[in-house]
Amino acid sequence: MPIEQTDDGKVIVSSADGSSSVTVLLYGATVLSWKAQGTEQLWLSESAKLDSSKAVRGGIPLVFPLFGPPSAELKAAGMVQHGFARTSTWELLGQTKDTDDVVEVQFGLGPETVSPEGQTQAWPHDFTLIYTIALSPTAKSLQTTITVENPDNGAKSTSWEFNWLFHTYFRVPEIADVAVRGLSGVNVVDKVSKSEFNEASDAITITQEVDRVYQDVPANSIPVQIIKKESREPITSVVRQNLDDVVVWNPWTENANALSDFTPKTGFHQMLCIEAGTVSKFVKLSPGEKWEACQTLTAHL
Ligand code: TA6
Repeated sequence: MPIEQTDDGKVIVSSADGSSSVTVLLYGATVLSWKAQGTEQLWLSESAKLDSSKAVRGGIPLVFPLFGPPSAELKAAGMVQHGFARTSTWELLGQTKDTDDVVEVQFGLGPETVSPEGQTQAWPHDFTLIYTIALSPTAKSLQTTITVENPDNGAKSTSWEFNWLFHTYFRVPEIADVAVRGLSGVNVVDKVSKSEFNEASDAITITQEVDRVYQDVPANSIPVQIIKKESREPITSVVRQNLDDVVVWNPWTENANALSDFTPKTGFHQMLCIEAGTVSKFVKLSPGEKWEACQTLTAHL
């Protein structure tokens, strides 16, 4: 499958038969579109900024080295919410696999390419991120894998800690007609109700703003899925490797209205964020150590 680079900083990978494709904006290495059998699987705001002026509203923004709002100290040093990975221009490293069943492309980011410069003051560490995106038309899947490395540069090197999260915006036909399964029995930090509880439901419906961190979700046989509420048929599955937490977010009316780059304002009816990450705790890397994590998204068409 050929890959195409466009003048406006996109990398497009298409299957030979044109049934599947993935479009990646070099800014933030943000997946903007993933089509399986010609059907778009992700939600992208109609007013998402694609000009490197701000993080993309939709697709799969990448959260590193920090999930959520920075502390006052880090903010003063230039750190932004969800970190600098999604607001830096990544480098296309190349195509690493190309068969009838899968095509893989890789992107890289290091301190020398982080932007804006202020971030390096807020997080003054040497690091290497290698982001691998594998599109599989036959499996109707998209796999995103991140490798985080703390290079060993001798005495200059120090240990550091980070969060990682794939901030995936899934497209759904109508939020009222779907549910989320695979999270029952999991401890939840609910940012809306400002409470913690244990999830009792295995068919979580979304009828208002939801902003929850499901912690230490067991990677068991049942993947986290967006399902049709009535029939419980799966729409999309998220299988995680080394990503212990799952964030579920829908902004609902008030936040959708408040977000300038969230359009249409009724778009929250057609989107649901199921975000695989390691955000409840920090991962610590000593010099010379690497950390790898992966999510496999499957469309049940
Ligand atoms: O992942 C959920 C969340 O942390 C929400 O709290 C909300 O802030 C959302 O991310 C969007 O954040 P953003 O910085 O992209 O507007």
